[in-house]
Amino acid sequence: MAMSERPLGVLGFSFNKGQPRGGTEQGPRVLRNAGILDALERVGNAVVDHSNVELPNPPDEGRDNIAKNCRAVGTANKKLSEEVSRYLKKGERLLVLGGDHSLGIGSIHGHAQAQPDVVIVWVDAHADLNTPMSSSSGNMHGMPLSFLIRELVEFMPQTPGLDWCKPCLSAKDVVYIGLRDVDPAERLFIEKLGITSFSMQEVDKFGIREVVEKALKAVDPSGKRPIHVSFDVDVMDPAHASATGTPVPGGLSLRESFYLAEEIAATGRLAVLDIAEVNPLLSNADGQKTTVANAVDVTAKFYGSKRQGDVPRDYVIPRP
Ligand code: Z70
Ligand code: MN
Ligand code: MN
Repeated sequence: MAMSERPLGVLGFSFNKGQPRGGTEQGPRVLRNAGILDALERVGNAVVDHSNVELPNPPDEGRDNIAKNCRAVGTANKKLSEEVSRYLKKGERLLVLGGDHSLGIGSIHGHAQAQPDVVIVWVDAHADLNTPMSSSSGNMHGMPLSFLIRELVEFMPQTPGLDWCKPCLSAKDVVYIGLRDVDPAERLFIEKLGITSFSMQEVDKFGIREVVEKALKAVDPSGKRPIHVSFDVDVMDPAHASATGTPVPGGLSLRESFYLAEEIAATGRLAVLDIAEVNPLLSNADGQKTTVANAVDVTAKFYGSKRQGDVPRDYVIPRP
């Protein structure tokens, strides 16, 4: 079955322990309330809302951890991985509504169990590639890719709660778009491992059109592999997404974000999309509203809504 004809499962991941600010756990609720399911159905997707992933009670955290809340992050993501893998194996596509970006661990791990040839498009101001040892914050939303990339095992400590997570990606299966706040170890890993990366400098140099084309070519020249997009709303300029934990100036415009999403949709190979780091408790009322509305609009573009206009399947022109 063509990817776009598969049912589109929606999974909420109401979680905030990958970073220090309360509020990301409300992402799934505010995105649903803003009409994200309707927007997806309107453009022809068979949407199935699987509600939020039921998270286990947070286990006691030891004092030993260089990765903050690693037991909670680990157990929640194990559950997410199992659900993502299960629904994909049933033949669905999936939209994962976060939640902080530590959700990349479970979402991508689960995806790789079901579709081992997956490629990752990480769309973010940040590289989220710190190891527990290289991180200066200890926040696990800055680390998800380090738990997933095989070439990094030699740098990874045993992390309580994450023993189940075996790395399932090669560095060459990952491409970045939108980076502009990258830590020293992350930059070195990108260089040493040869991870393809299009920072905002490349977006400025080539334009979003060439960046998306180059990114998809680099990560999958065959153009046949399933795509996982992990979209951190902080990739967008703070003018468009201020209700997020770490807004970084100089980000993607709304138009660049739309274009990226439209081009991914046009591949017909989007299997999983994560929308991470919406935090409706930050910014002001206006910023909260625009952040959520823009997140919904960009998501709809990933699933076939077009700026040229959409005609719902059952639309009939009114007659006198
Ligand atoms: C930094 C760290 C990060 C999001 C901040 C920041 C990571 N590299 N990710 N905000 N979404 O703490 O590791
Ligand atoms: Mn980020
Ligand atoms: Mn992120």
